[in-house]
Amino acid sequence: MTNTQRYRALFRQALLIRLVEEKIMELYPFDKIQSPVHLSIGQEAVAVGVCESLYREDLVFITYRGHAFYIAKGGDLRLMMAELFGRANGVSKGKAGSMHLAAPQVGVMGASAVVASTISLAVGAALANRLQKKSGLSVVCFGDGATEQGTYHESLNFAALYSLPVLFLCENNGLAVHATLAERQTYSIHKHAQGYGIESVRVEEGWDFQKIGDVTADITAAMRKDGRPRLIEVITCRYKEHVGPGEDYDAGYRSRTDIEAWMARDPLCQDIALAAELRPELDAEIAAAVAFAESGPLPGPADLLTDIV
Ligand SMILES: Cc1ncc(C[n+]2csc(CCOP(=O)(O)OP(=O)(O)O)c2C)c(N)n1
Ligand SMILES: [Mg+2]
Repeated sequence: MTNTQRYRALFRQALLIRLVEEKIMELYPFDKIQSPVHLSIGQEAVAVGVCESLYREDLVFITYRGHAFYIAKGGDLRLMMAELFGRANGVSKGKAGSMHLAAPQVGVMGASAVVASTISLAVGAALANRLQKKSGLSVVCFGDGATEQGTYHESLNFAALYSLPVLFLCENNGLAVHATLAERQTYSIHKHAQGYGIESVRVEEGWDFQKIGDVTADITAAMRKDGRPRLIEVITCRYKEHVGPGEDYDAGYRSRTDIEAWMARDPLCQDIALAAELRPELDAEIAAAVAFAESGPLPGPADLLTDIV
């Protein structure tokens, strides 16, 4: 694949994610979407860059802000949209919604609304893989806020101690709801991991899916050889409010100028010509997903107690 082909393929995927979430913003006021939505608009390049190096059998554990990873890892868009609509034809039969997306058939092992709770699951999955002599990486995506939870530290220590192939991926958007990093943390996330003996790297250019892809390619290749954990911290920017389809410039913790500076480097905002070229086919794909969701039945009372472990 040439550089241009690669750029187009990654751009296309990132644009698909953005347009899907813009469609969610458009639909949300009509109350068809049956769960809260945490949009990843502004952060798409992380999922797209990282998933470029992952195989289907690699396991990905995500968060409530998980639409981008679900799509980038190969999750079916129609099934995701139906899931958001709470329909029985959704990927989890309408019972999971946006915050608990899962598609184990493509290695999306699940999301959770409980901050940091999937980190230890990724470590456990890596241990299970090792005991069952299965190959493949365990990747866990989490926010900067999640690194303040005890389970994060236990998970890093355990993965390092048992030399497990877990890729810890921190999407550092500098915010936990409305609290900035400076108000919450004394440590540098990537340097702190080195204290556990975990090699780590920080990518400042969270808008650059190629750079994130290059870094992840090197790191995952090394992990597939030595089976050891690694951590990647990507500095990124959430454009929308913490939860919901709106903006939050009036909440007083950041300004429109901060976000505009990020947008000025974001290829999805800047490469208008490529976006215009790709948009018709992506819009058609999204419209088909919405139609699929709208055609699905709502689960009935008989479904209430099924699929419960
Ligand atoms: C254990 C737990 N504590 C608090 C919350 C409330 N909460 C939801 S999201 C969030 C912020 C998390 O920030 P971060 O991990 O940086 O992720 P981001 O939302 O920025 O993607 C908090 C505190 C929660 N859901 N779970
Ligand atoms: Mg955050």
